[in-house]
Amino acid sequence: MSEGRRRALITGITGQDGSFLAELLLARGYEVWGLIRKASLFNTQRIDHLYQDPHAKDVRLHLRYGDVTDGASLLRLVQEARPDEVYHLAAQSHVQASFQLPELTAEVTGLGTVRLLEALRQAGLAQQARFYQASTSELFGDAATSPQDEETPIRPCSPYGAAKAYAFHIVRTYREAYGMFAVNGILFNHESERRGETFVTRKITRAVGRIACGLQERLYLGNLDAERDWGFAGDYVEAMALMLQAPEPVDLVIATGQRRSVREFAALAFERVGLDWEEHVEIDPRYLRPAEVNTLVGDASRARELLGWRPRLEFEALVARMVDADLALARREAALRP
Ligand code: NAP
Ligand code: G4F
Repeated sequence: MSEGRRRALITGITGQDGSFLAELLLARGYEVWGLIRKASLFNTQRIDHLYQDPHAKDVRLHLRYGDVTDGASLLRLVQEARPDEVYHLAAQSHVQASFQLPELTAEVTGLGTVRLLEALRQAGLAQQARFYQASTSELFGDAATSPQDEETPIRPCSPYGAAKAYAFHIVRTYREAYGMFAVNGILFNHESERRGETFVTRKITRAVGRIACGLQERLYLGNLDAERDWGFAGDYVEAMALMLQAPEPVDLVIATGQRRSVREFAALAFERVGLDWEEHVEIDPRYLRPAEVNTLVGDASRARELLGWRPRLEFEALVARMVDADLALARREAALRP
């Protein structure tokens, strides 16, 4: 571990989790280094509120261009940042999209992990830097047992899940082969007002806001019977940080233990603005997947025992928070209309 202020590197810092994690670590006094992709449009909206003038004294947020498909960019970044902690969150993270982009998903979501681990080894940082891998409940696929925990067999059923399974195993391999402090956080679904708009919860709350403001009439969804264990992203990034402070590197499930259907989420979200979901939601078969994970629910007992972690925001409060934020957004959108 290096002396002085702790340094964290976050890949995927522009995503939902990356933004909450950067906030948390900056508030704790860390120096934070973030890998961002070169895009044709701005992609830093979720972290713009954390911006610091790069010429000011005592700057603690440093952003560098790079890509997890470009090993040289990763090596350059770890050599410059010399992190004590690495949070590897970058991924092509959309399950349905992974069926249309299987090769890209393997490159980014699977091989991206080994490129970053190798960059750390080549830079001589394998023993200094603790490594967090953004693993997922999608590893379990349509699991035969419920709830799922650390002993549940890995049997993914999407190209995304298969790529994450490779990443899971390569992290464990590097831990055992090279003695790295490298861990898999097996996180179940977690959401917020910063969630990407094509994931089902945000797609629903965004539509609720727009329908309530008269900007949209219908919401088209796929499988309403699918059940997920939905928590709040802000709570889950705390678990990530705790996993890297633990005395031993251990892979852990992070979940609420509560199972809800897409239908229940939609009903509650529409109810929040006084609307009946059945009058606005229609099924569109384009949102059905070639292979569906029908039910996921996690048992986070081990994380509670080892880290003292437990989720704070309840399901109902999460839905309310997301709807309220998207209603405010839709009102601003409506106000800009001629
Ligand atoms: P997200 O919002 O989709 O963020 C993904 C991040 O990865 C973005 O910053 C994105 O950059 C970046 N990225 C994508 N391709 C990249 C590439 N080739 N090189 C560098 N960066 C790249 O995902 P999230 O919800 O925050 O999730 C964070 C991580 O946790 C992901 O690995 C996800 O698979 C995993 N996970 C998420 C959940 C969940 O429920 N949210 C549950 C379990 C595991 P751009 O902003 O430029 O697109
Ligand atoms: O919101 P989703 O797209 O999330 P999914 O597939 O569970 O994946 C998310 O959670 C994983 C953790 O288990 C992460 F690893 C992954 O990166 C991502 O963050 O879909 C949730 C459920 C699915 O069963 C889907 O079929 O909602 C169902 N659904 C129904 N209608 C829909 C829709 N999903 C989307 N995206 N869009 C729909 O219109």
